[in-house]
Amino acid sequence: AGKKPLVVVTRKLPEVVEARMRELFDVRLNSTDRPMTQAELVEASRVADVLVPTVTDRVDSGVIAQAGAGLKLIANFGNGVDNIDVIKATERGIAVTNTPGVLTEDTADMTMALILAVPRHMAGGMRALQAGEWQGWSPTGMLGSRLRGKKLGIVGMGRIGQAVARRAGAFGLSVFYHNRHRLPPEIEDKLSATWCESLDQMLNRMDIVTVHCPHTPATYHLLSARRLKLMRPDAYLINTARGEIVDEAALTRMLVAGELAGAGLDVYEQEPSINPKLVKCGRALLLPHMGSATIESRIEMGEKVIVNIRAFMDEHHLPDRVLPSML
Ligand code: 8YV
Repeated sequence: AGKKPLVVVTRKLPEVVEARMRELFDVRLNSTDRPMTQAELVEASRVADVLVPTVTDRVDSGVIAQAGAGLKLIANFGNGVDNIDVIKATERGIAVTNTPGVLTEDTADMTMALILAVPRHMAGGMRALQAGEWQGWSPTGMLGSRLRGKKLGIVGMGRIGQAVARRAGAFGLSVFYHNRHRLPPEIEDKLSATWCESLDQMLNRMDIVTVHCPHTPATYHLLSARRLKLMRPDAYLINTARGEIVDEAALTRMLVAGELAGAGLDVYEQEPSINPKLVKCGRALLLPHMGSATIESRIEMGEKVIVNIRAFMDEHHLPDRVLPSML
């Protein structure tokens, strides 16, 4: 066996994951849990054989251009790879892997929690209570709208979108979806999901729209100001995917103006900063990017990263390789 690769991890990971990495690799961990600066990231990619970044690291063309000759694998701790310039990395012979599958159910649960919470004003109810404004029960107080019988439109029907569809059926929602490719009929049948070739037409008809596509150049502001305006004023928007897919400024304007009934968001265009008007808007239920934040999912993400690094060490096929053609 050759020398162990130097694995540089940019953020603090769960203890068990770090312990396993110490056993297996020559590893440089980051105990501070503060995101690396761009300069620190460049330095890390100069010395690393394997870089393990997260969503908070921008492994862009500049970082990749300055990477050391030893860097051969970027094993992302995360599913979305929009933080990495996969094209540039691949051109330089650096493989990229991600952690699909292990966070699907937890993210779908969080999405369902928002779908349940937003039309029933759960956040507003708690805010009123905390502010000491609750005067007691009233027949017309805090009225939301019923889920059962409503139409849910899923934008992006990959693993997470399909997991949301399965849950939605149990709550009596009719499921519609828009995706680059239509699903095979047996999967559509199983999910009772109806394909909408036109995103515009789907947006126009839905009571709730939930976003589950990756962020790529093709999906940046997919929900543009124009498209958001196609939504009905009594509709809700849910986003647990990536902030960049939705025009956040346009969404904020519409929520403040009451042109959209509400939004449940877990992701933002410029994390961790959020438009203050959005933060203050009573129609929005906002979470700090915690869709996959369960201890189980974080440990399994770490295990996936390790499996990919070991495959790389053994010169085996990388189980979760991301290629530019897949974006
Ligand atoms: C992670 C996510 O928290 O995997 C993703 O794409 O957005 C989250 O599950 C984050 O990416 C960790 O890097």
